[in-house]
Amino acid sequence: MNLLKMTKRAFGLCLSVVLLLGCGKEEYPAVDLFTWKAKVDVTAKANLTVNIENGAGASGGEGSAKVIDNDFNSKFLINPYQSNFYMQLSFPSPQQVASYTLTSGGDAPGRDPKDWKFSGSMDGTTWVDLDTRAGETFSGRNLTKTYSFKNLVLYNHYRISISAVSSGSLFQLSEWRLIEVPAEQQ
Ligand SMILES: [Ca+2]
Repeated sequence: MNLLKMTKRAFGLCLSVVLLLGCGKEEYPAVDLFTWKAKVDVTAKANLTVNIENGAGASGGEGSAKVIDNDFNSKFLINPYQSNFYMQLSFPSPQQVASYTLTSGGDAPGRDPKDWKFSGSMDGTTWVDLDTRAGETFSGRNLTKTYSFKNLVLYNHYRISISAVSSGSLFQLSEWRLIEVPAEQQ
């Protein structure tokens, strides 16, 4: 290999490095362009418990597992519904949540939740109310509604206590999902 070839090869290598690394020096913008953070669905990190289960069990065709399987076409149903009913999502480590969604079932609007309270807890015993709703309606089947509030506290447990359904004695819901919301978006 003669000197010319070696020089050409060295130059080619340098050019490649420059292209890859961007001229070999770092430049920073004068303003911070990257403060935006995303809302994140954190439901999959949590473990679900309920105080009234479907007759076929949590993993049955309409068991509680269906309310967090991220599939609008599957639903959790209880019969009979009772006004002390709640669903709880517990995280392995403290988790901030400032929004949740509810997706109505695929039929029978009377089974939709109407009145409820959404709470957070550090220990699963003492609860702090974060959001309360009354007289809610779902105008369509498999319809997702989002409920948001301000919360910067990281709780271990979140619970939705559903004190009334639209009508009748059954409850059903296709999805319940918890959303982490950056402070600047609350
Ligand atoms: Ca589902």
